[in-house]
Amino acid sequence: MKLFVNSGSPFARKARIVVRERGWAPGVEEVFTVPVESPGDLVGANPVAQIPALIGDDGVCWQDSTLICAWLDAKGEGAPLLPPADSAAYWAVRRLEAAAVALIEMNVRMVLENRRPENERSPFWLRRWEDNLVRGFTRVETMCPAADVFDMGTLTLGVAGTYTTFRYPHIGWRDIAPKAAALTDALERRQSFIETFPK
Ligand SMILES: N[C@@H](CCC(=O)N[C@@H](CS)C(=O)NCC(=O)O)C(=O)O
Repeated sequence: MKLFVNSGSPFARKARIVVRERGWAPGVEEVFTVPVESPGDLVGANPVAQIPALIGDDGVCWQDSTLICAWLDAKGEGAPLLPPADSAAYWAVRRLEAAAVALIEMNVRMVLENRRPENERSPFWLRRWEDNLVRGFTRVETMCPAADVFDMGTLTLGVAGTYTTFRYPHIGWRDIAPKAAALTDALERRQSFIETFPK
């Protein structure tokens, strides 16, 4: 299989971690790419030229990190990261996952806006996304399980926390969300997190 990634993307990092945690690593070639240049192989896998994108051994193309991770999890080896479908635990994990994906989205929007020439950036949208991010961390703190819980929700929250520190250390999310910070610190000690730390 081929997984299109780069070394900074938090959405791609989530998929790279799931690949490692669910026993896929030997069969997955990570293709490092620059999505904004819309390279042909990436566009063939994902027409909207975003990472992660996955091409299965059967040639089927997968886009969207949440879907890719759910599929890798369902078909992987050993204990899954998502509880049995439609259990109470399943919906709790998916709620945390969605809340953490929203944190990643706010970060990525800010990164893209900040890549525009300075005089074209919108202070309104940058302010709004940063405010959303702060409120989002306040919310995930109320949902955050113990630091030793490892599932698709906590994994995504760890990726979101580290990415926020990587891009916007001034936001101080660790003070807003100390339980999420402890969880992130614990996750970053796992081999899958160490190997994919953003650069
Ligand atoms: N909803 C998508 C978002 C993926 C996404 O935004 N990826 C970013 C990198 S972190 C990207 O490829 N951006 C390039 C672009 O949007 O042109 C997912 O979850 O996979």
